[in-house]
Amino acid sequence: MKDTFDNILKAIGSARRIGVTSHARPDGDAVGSAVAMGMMIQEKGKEVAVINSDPVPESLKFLPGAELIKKPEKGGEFDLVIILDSADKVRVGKDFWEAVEGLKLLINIDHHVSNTCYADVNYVDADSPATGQIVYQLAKYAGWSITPDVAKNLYAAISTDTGGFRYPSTSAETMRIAGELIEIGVDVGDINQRLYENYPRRRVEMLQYLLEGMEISEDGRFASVELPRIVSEQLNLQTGDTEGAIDTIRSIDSVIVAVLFEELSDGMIRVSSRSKNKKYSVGDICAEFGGGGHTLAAGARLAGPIESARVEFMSRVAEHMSPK
Ligand SMILES: [Mn+2]
Repeated sequence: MKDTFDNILKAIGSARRIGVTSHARPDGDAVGSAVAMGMMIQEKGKEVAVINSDPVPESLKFLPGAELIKKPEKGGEFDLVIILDSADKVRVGKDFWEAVEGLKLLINIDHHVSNTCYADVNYVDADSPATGQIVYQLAKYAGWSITPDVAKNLYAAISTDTGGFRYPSTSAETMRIAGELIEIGVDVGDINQRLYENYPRRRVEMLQYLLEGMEISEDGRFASVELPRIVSEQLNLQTGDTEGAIDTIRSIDSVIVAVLFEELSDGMIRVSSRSKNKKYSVGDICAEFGGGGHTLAAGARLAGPIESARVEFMSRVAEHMSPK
């Protein structure tokens, strides 16, 4: 479902107060695309509030304008709300929906295949590797000025969602856009160091814990790690610290399916799973547990305790991967 940029621009043009938001527990694409969009339409003389149900993770606070992102406040009245990088309404977080009452118009700009097209204007481009790339294309189309600060946010959005321009969704167009953002003023060495070599010590200690408890199948094709609540509390982990943690076991050469189990504060177990081979869909496995996602990346929530959730889920993984 792809509405036109013209319709998006028309809606922005006739709105006075605009809210910009993205999914809760925001990652680089969610923060970067929302801040970039917020800055550019503010430049156009709009009254803009950039909102997220959750705070910006510590690791992304260096982005210029990250401080613009505020918590949803009751009584926020907008003529228009632009939702970025969020496949459905739920992902935006209930704090957001409770705050925006009497909302007039909703725009949904996203790149998730699973997007439910929940807004009045929906621009969903599943071929795009990042919402930041769509925001860039919209800005170019509209003739908005992309300042160095906007460029840094868009670069961070695209870089983080493409795994540093490594995932197959990275196209020639993506590289051209990155080139242009560098010309505008992104310092590649600096931003990469801040994005990828800037972890707090507690995160590396978390990885140490995860790896000590890693379980890998005899044939080496699937592996799992678990993060109990007591450990996240001891290490004082913050939102965003577990982002990418699964990559440490996914990067093992023999591993096809990697799974991370994380015990949440409510006692539920969040399962994050990755597959390197389309033949083994983690989306299918997660769906059996009431979750969902994509073939190669999916999640689910299971009841605790964490040990039994792990055993139950991993035995389904083993069954999926055993020769039929
Ligand atoms: Mn994204």
